[in-house]
This record gives sequence, C-alpha cells and structure tokens, in this order.
Amino acid sequence: GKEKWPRGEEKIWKECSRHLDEDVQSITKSVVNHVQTSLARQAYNIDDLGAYQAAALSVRDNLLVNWNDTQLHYTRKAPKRAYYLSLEFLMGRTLDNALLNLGLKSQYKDGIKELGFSLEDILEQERDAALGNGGLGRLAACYLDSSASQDLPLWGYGLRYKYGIFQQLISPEGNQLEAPDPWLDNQNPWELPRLDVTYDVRFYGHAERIGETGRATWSGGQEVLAVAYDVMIPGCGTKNTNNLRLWESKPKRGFDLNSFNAGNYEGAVESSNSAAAITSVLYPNDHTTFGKELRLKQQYFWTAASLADILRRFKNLGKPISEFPDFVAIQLNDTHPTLAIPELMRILVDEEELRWDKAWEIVTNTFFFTNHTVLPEALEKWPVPLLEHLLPRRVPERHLQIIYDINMQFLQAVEKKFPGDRDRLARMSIIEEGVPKQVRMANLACIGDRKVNGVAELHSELVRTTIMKDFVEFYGVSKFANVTNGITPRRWLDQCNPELSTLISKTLGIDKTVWLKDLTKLEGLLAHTEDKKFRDEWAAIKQRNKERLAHHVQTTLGLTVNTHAMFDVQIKRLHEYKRQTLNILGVIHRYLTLKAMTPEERKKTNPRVVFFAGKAAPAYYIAKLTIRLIVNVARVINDDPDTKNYLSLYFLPDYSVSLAEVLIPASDISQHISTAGTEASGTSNMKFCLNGGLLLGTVDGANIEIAEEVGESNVFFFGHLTPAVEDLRYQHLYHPVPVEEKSPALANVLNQVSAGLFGDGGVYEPLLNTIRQSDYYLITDDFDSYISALNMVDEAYLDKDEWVKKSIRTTAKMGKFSSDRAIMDYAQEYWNIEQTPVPSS
Ligand code: GFP
Ligand code: GFP
Repeated sequence: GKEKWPRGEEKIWKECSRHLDEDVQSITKSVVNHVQTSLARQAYNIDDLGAYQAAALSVRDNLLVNWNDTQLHYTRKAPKRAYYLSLEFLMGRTLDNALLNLGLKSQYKDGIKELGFSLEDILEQERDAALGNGGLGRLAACYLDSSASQDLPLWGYGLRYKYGIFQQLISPEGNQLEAPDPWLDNQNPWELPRLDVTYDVRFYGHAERIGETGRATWSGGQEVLAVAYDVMIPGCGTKNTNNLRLWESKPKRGFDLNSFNAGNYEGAVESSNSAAAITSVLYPNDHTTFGKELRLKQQYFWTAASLADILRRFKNLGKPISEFPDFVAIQLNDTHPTLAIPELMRILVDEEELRWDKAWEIVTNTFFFTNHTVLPEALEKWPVPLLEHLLPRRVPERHLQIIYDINMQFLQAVEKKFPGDRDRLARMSIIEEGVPKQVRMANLACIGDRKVNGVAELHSELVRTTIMKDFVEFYGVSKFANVTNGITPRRWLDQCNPELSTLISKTLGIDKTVWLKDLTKLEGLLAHTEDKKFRDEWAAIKQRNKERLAHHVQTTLGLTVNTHAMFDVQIKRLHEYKRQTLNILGVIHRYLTLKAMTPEERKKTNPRVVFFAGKAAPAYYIAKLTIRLIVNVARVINDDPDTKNYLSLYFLPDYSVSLAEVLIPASDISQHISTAGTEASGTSNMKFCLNGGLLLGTVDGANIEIAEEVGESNVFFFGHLTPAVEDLRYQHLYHPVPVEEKSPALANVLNQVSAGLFGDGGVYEPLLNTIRQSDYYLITDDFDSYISALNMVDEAYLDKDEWVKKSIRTTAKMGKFSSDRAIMDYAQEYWNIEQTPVPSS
C-alpha cells in the first residue's frame, strides 16, 4: 500500500513551513540567529568571516525554500528533464550571485550594515569554488544559471573535488609554483550533504555470463560509495532553483577494526584512503591526454553514480523503460562522461534484461555530445589494457565487451555503406590499432549519441570537415550542428559591473530583470550613442572600474597602476595555441620602439598598461616559460624611467573567476589572438564585449560571430585565416624561411630576449625555438599584422569620443551571446524539454 503523505497533519506542516525572508528585519534576525546557533558565536566575537558565514547560511535558508518548491514541482509535473554531465563546474563565488538572483541584495546590505558590517567586505571572505580549469567548466556554470533563469528542468552532475584547481604562486625567478587549493577548509555553506543519497560503484572485479543469455553479473573488486552533495542554483527573477549534484567518494567499508587490532594501523585505513582519493583532486588539464588511471576511475565513478541516480528518478515515474528517452536527455560535456554510453547499455541489458537492439535505441536517443576542441592531442583515448583492468575483468570484460559489440555493429553498417573501404573503417573504428590498442572516446561518443555539436559556427564547421568528416559522410550532416557558446549576463554584467547595470536600466527605462533575461534589449542603447551625457556617464564608469582594478593590484601586489593609460587585457589558461607568447613579444617590440624614441616623441604615444593572468598546466613546460618571460619583462620595463609612463605590464597571479570579475569591467581592449582554427569559441571575448571593452583578435572561434554582430569597424582583426593555416605549417616544415626574412621586427625581439635583456637569455631558448623552428602556431606569420593591429588600436583610442561610441555599440550588440539563448537552443533543438516555471505560492 501507499504510504500516507505527509505524515501528521498537512495543516501543521503548512503553517510551520518556512517562507522567504524579504524584509530587512527578518533578514537581520535570521543572520543573528545563525551567528548564535550555527556558528555558536556572539555579537562581541564575530568577525568578517563569521559574518559572511552567518549571512551565507541565512541566504541558503532562503534558497532552500525555492529549491524545495522547485524539486517538488518538477517531481509532481514530471516533465522531461535534461542532465548536464560535466567533469568541471567553475562556479566562483556564490553569495553575491544568489543575492542578486533572489532580488534581496539591498535588503541584505541594509541588514548587514545594521549589524555593523559591510556587505562588500563580507563578500570578499568567500572562497571561489574552482572545480574547473577554464572555458569548459565556466561554460557549464553559465548554463546552470541560465537553465534556472529560463525555468528549465535541468540538473548538473559533477564531482566534488576536495581540492579545486591549484593555487598559482610566482617564485622570485618568475616561475609558476602550484599549491593545493583547500577550498572546503572553512566549510561550504552552499552545499547540502545528502548522506541518504548514495550509490555503490564497483571497480575491477569480474563479470560472469548468465547461462546462454547475453546478460552478465559483476562481482568482486573494489566497491566505493558515491555520496551526493547538492548545490542550489537560483534563477534570476524566478522561483525556479535548479540543482547541481556533486559526488564525493567514500569507502564502502571504512575503518578496518580487525587490521587495527592486529597492529596494522596503516592497513586499517588503506581502503578508506584509496576510496577518498577518487574525488580528492581536479586534474589540471592542458589539452593533452594522459594515461592516469585515477582520471579514468573518476570518469567511471561519476558517470555510474549519475546514471544510477537518473535511472532511480525515472523509475519513480512508473513508466516502462522504453520511454526513458521521452523523460531523460543527457548532455555529455566533452568526451569525459562517454563511459555513460556503455554503462547505460550494461544496465539496460544486464539489469533491465532488454534485447541489445532495444537497449541501443534507447541509448542513442538519450545522449547528446558537445565537442570543445579540434586540437588532435585533446581527443581523449584510453588504452585498452587500462580499461580492461579497471572495469571488470574475465570473459567477457563487460564494458569493454559492450564497446566491442557497439563497434562491431557500427563497422558492419559502415562496411555496408562503403564496401571495401578499409582505411575508412580503421579511421572510424572506436578502437585504434597499435600497441597498446586505444579506445577513441570521441568516436564512441559520436556513435552513441543522437546529436553532436560544436561551440561556434567556425568550430562546428571544422568538426564537420575534419575530426568528424567520416561520420558526417556516414550519418548525414543533420546529426552535426552548432550551438554557439554564451555567458550569463547576471554574473558577467549585473554582478561584476553594478554601475553599468544601473546605467543601462536607467537608459533603457526598464527593470534590469527584463533585459538581463532578454539580452537583445541592449540594442536599445544604440539610440543613445549620440547623447553626450550618456557617453560621459558610460566613460566615467569604465574609469571607476579601472580604478577598482588598480586598487586591487595595489592591495594585493603593492604596485601602482597608471589608470590614465589604456588597459589591455589577456586572461585565459596559458597555452601555445592561445598565443600569450605573441602578446608578450608584441609588448617587447613596443618597449624597444619606445626606447628608440626621443622623450618628445614618447609623449605623443598612447600610454598602455598590459595585464596578463592565467594558469599553466603543471607539466606544460613551454607555457610555464611564457609566464616566466612575462614576469621578467614586467620587471625590466616597469622599472625603466624612460618608458614606464608609457608602457607597463602586470602578471596577476592565481587567475580565478573572482579576479576575472575585477579585470573584465576595467578593460579598454582585450586580446583573443589564437592561431586561426584553434580556439573553438572562447567565452571571455563575450564577457569583455558585454562590458564595453573592445576586441582585438584573430578571425577565430566566436570572435567571428562577435564581429558579425557589432560590425567589423568596431573590432580589430588581424592575422591569417583558417584555410591558410595548413599550407603555412607545411611551409614551415619543408620550405622554412628564416625569421629575419619574414619579420625583421620579430627577429629583433627574439634576439634581444636571447641576448639577456630580461635576464639569462638561455632560459628562454626552448620557448624561442618553438618559434624559430617549426612555429606550429604561426607567430612568425602573424607578427607584423599583429603589430599593425595594435597600432590601429592606439590610433582609434586617441579619438576618445568615437572610442566610447564603439564601446556602447559593442555592449548593445551582445544579445546573441547570452547563455539564455544557448540553453534555449539546447532545450528546443536537442533535448526537447519545456520551460516548467514554479508557481509563486
Ligand atoms: C529531489 C530532491 C529531494 C526532493 C524531491 C522532491 O529528489 O530533496 O525532496 O526531489 O520531489 F533531491 P529526487 O528527484 O532526487 O528523488
Ligand atoms: C574550451 C575551448 C574554448 C571554449 C570552451 C567552452 O575551453 O574555445 O570556449 O571550451 O566551449 F577551448 P577550455 O576549457 O579549453 O578553456
């Protein structure tokens, strides 16, 4: 029989239920309450950190009211749901964002003030949740925000790493050092441990076929427990509050008392330690594959737990399993969660006892796959022996057997369509021959998915014509589409640039929640570009944001920044394809040019301050050398009395979401200068432009679509185009032209570095040689046009009025790049899910 629900009197439950605190008095009360009860502190011994924690707990109570209503509403309405599986969620800080989305910021500000604290100060106490490396992880975070803001029934699934991305320190020589990021040390008020939501996940062990059926059982090996932690994701101007479920791994059987009693103390905790290791660190990814068993273990652990949870929720609906794809869509963010494909097959065949064909139909209607890069070294492959070892062994090796079976059927179909084309079969096979054999995850993801997408027009086209060419010929082109990335305007304008947000609302004459949720409304700003007063306000806000950044540099690094100069920013992971090297060589060129000028000539130049920030993967030697060069160039030029008023350079250590929030609103120009065809999309380009910073870039990724929106006269483009890249690389290898001939200016720069202008030149030889030799990323080919583009930027900046107009036009045309547009595209064209707003009670 059905359990009675709720227990006890419904009336009492209702009467005693918590509601949102909306007025200053109840907010203040709830904060004080948390100080006393949750923190066990009092008025006389509470500090900023404590005040932050109490405020966070009070906001969390409010979020929970909405979160509970949302989850219950979704459960009752039972709409089709989407699940976003991502190994990275780069969330940053939560408190400010939650206050803005709840619409309670000013009330909290007042309440906190009454208690003697400032909201600004306590916001600074929060540590970033840095569970990601870069663009891919921050994109996932923007999509969560948009899914809630657009009332879409979507949950994220990821891992709760004990240590986020490493903290970056810079040694006195300028080397990057890595330290662990113990982000959970001060406790995390934004997560709800769900000790009741757990799943067993098994590694190693063996599978055994049951009689003559295709089914098998799996036993032995190591079993760990996946424990759920829920993170509330509030939407903007709506009650809908979605969920991000992060898994922590715990030992299934913890402390071994027998070993302990026998005097084997280490043995007693061994299994606990090995289980906890699975979710202890986020792998810093440098876009190259590495055969780390632990990483594969993470991937399996996370996909297995997430699928089990999704399946349980589906089963609660009481629908037949054949309807699974009518209620569930699963988005695979890159290839990291691809093991979900064989895992769902295993569940359907072994546990649900479905026939292979039926199971395969369900699988291929459930999954969707996003590719984020065409860099060959980034396409994940796993050695067959490793998979064999980790997932159950013995005949049949279950997951591997499933992969082989999928592959066999697939290749038979290919053979049928393209008879006798052995090379094609070899290219398309999930298994790459060699010693050892490898499993190509992108092929598996493509075969097991309903649709594949790239993240900007050019990138999606490259996916279709390069890495997935054979698959397009096999499946037809309609399986391969594009969703250009987006960013949430809540964090990347309203939160990081509150003054600009206020000015925009005032100018458009609408409430901010309206344009923040329909970003195309920004076009209304175009009508005001000729209004001098508006332009002055616009420029004054940029100036104050520059001062805010300067203040940050002063307090963190003790350095004084010239806020009257143009602010030129490049912030992103360090990678050769992103070409921070091109930028620093350009800075050196500028420095040498200034040095050669007379003081009078210098006075006529446009002062420039260049900012860099970004982390290099710990094992990426060339990227680390680039950081070292930047730091040492900064030392020399910032100290040179001849030039320091006209050019200075800062490398801001430990790049993070929070640092980006200070840098982006302060930029006049930002650089997105990847070798054409290498940056899939880029998303910081959108953030800068949304905040009225102009773009200097190559014709690559989403830069192209940004230019289409704002008009080419408002961006600064340079460099070779994608179709030329292959030929140029070929030339470099077979008909190399010396740098001296290609670009005397660049040759001079390289020689000065070698000669020791920035300290021991020998140190930089390996970096310089990448340019002098094969120059895979085409620095020599693009250098001169890069320098001309920089000069054009200078010239344009001299006309302040026109510059501000360009800035306004740029912001005005960013509507397309809201992640709301992108998430609605996924919802409608891919997942087929509907907006499910929670009624305001
Ligand atoms: C979710 C939430 C629960 C909540 C229910 C409401 O559960 O906290 O009580 O929805 O229906 F996690 P599942 O969908 O995971 O069962
Ligand atoms: C990757 C790509 C970027 C793209 C993001 C999001 O970023 O071009 O914008 O994914 O799709 F390289 P990273 O994770 O490598 O920073």
